[in-house]
Amino acid sequence: MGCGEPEEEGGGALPTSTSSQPTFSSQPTLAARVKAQALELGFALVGIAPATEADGFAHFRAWLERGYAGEMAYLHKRAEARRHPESILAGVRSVIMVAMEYGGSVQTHKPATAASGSVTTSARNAAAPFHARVAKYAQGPDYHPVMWGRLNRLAAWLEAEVPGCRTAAVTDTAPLLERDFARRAGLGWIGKNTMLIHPRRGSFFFLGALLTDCLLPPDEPFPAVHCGTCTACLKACPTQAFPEPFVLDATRCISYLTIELRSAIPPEQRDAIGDWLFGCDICQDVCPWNRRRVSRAQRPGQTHPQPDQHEVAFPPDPQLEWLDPIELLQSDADNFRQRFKKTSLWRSRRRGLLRNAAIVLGNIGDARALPALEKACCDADEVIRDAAAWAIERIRQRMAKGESRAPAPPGA
Ligand code: B12
Ligand code: SF4
Ligand code: SF4
Repeated sequence: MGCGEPEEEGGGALPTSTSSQPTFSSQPTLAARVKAQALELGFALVGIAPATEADGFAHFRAWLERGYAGEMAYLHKRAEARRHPESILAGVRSVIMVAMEYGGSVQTHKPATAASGSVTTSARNAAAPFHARVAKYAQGPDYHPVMWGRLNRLAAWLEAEVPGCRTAAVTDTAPLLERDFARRAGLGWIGKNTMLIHPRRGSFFFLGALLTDCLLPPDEPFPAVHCGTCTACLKACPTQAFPEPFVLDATRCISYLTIELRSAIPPEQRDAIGDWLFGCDICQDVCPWNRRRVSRAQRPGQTHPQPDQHEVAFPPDPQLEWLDPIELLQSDADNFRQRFKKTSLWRSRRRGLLRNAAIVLGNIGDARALPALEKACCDADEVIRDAAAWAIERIRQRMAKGESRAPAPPGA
């Protein structure tokens, strides 16, 4: 329970008592009104979890010990803080979990080759010869300020209702095991692909949390795991990043390799990245719970089904769905900043994105990319130079095998 529609449960709470025993106030509708307010602010789901130790903390520790966090040092550094939300807000008693949906088109996944190019989509720039793919969540403005803005409005509302209560709005960057608390708040189950999945909303949403010292009646944890015998995500992952169901080795995940990893991507992992420039959606696109979500929103006569834009509070920008890797390779620090500073793509910085663009071009394997790659071999950044040299080598190998076209004459 707890997600979608607010319910009129018997609880509702005020932090009127200082005793350690939870005492729920006589205001029966506070929790319901918090939820109604969250939905009003554009969140798709809302639920309340008790602020106790995270259920998955031992799992998280074991995951770190197995080396699955790779170079994400911040996860190690603030590991202990993830045990309890008290590390974020002293005296916290309730964690209001919300989900904010993002859009993006439904894609089929074929490997990018010189022969096939990549998948077709209406949003590709027809003038560009090559296309590099951006994960759906990054096809809009950076979601963090949007999420914080909405959570802060929810906080202001709560503080007006319950004078003196304290709050902290967090998403992604704070030491909170968000999926764990979302499951506890009834928002959905954690799937074999490790995503938090809701039976009607699928998994294409961001999570956020409003921590408060106001005691609100918690929702029931989501009661089941609806993956059954399905293994679609495990089979579809191009890098075999799941050592076992429900466990992701981030060091193999394209999302980690293209976004979080600052150094060179290990050569043996470059091939499987295909045409992914930033992030990856494959283990979500193949999930039947996301397909159901999309087909419900399909309009009669639509050839390319889209999630219902009326339901998506964070709509995608079609200009960011596919990017031209050649154009990217030509961007200097200033125009890179201008174009991406306010988007999620800024996270990988120019170094990461140009590195990824070179790798995508190497995977496409078309000789028309050679002039841009040769120029990138003179870039001041060693990581970009290394990726460009690798891509050139790949393309030449293809040419030697007769699999790639020679460069087009200038102006063609
Ligand atoms: C580090 C990180 C990554 C890493 C590692 C991902 C991973 N699976 O661990 C990388 C860079 C690979 C990544 C990728 C992506 N991420 Co990310 N990521 C995070 C971050 C910052 C921390 C996650 C973390 O702690 N991982 C460590 C593992 C061990 O934790 P966990 O996966 O959450 O697992 C918990 C539960 O599964 C549970 N659990 C699992 N098994 C069991 C078993 C038992 C017995 C129990 C009790 C519990 C339990 O316990 C674990 C610990 O709490 C969170 C934000 C946050 N603060 O939580 C976003 C977050 C998880 N990411 C998010 C997104 C959107 C993505 C991508 C889809 C982006 C993209 N398109 O490229 C991909 C998805 C890849 C995937 N299949 O997970 C969203 C997920 C929303 C959702 N619906 O689930 C989050 C919540 C960010 C946000 N605020 O919206 N991410
Ligand atoms: S995001 Fe892509 S690479 Fe990462 S686990 Fe999912 S399918 Fe595999
Ligand atoms: S694809 Fe299948 S196994 Fe994977 S998360 Fe979705 S339902 Fe679960």
